[in-house]
Amino acid sequence: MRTGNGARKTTRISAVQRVTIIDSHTEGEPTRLVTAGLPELPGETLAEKAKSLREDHAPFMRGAITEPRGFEAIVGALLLPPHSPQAHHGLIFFNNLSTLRMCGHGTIGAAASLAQAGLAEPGEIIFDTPEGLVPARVEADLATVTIQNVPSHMAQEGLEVDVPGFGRIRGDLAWGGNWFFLAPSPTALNLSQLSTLTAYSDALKRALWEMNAGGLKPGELDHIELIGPGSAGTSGRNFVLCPGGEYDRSPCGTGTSAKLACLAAKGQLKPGDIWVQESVTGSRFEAWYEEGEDGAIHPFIKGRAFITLRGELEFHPDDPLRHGFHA
Ligand code: PYC
Repeated sequence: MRTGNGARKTTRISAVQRVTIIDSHTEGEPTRLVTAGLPELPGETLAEKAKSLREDHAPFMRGAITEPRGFEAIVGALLLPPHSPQAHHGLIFFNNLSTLRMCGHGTIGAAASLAQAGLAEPGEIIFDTPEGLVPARVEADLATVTIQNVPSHMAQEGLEVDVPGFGRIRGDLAWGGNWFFLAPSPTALNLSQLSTLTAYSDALKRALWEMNAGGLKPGELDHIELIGPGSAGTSGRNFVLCPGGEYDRSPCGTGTSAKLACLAAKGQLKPGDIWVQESVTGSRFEAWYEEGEDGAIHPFIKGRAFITLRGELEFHPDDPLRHGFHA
């Protein structure tokens, strides 16, 4: 383009950072798979690289997830070379707040996205994550994926906590790749109750942090899972509050793993028996487990994911909102 005096105006195109993404949803919950243009992350293992993402690249994470390029509920997944020679790809998850230790719906979304984009064949894809290896099996429809999540366990049954404004609450503490507190829902598990479910879960989380529940540091116990009866054909319904204040539109892969661990520890579900976990939006995962070592279980989570968009995010150096903002 020429300016008034005839000189050619140069846009600083070369300084625009471009990030290649594949967006998908897994049973309603969005995943933004970042396949190119990601920041350089020092470290060998995926856990070391996740630490570097968390400590040095908060603006990148916020810019990739929040408005104006996205919205608060998106979970990002960086596709990286694996550290383990057994794995095909590495994955690091992050959300509107920071990095996530593991993400079940995100692993299903990443596997289906790779297959639907022609970047992987149906069959087994092994992901290296900060919490260990997670094999995913993609079916011939390229949408249905079963993951074997990381070993999961119930850490404490019947933990009681006083929640200001809500009284004494009893629930279970469990690990499913993230830490969860699972408690009965005080209200119907449906979308018309979202503000009550969110406020209650947030108050519960803060009360658990206050008492250092399970010996965990405040912030480490970062997911609350409210449970209740499911609709016909399901085993139960949940509402999961994620660390950044958003709720999971899917039944939550790590949350379903934590639920399986509690059922297994209480003798309420046998290895191999199917548990159909319904989300607050009505979407479903099929889940089952195999027995593991030292009381842990190996959870299997099956769900479907579909690509919703393929493209590039642009971060212009002159854009004052290039690093996003919280709505
Ligand atoms: O599916 O594990 C999951 C998950 C965690 C946070 C959002 N989804």
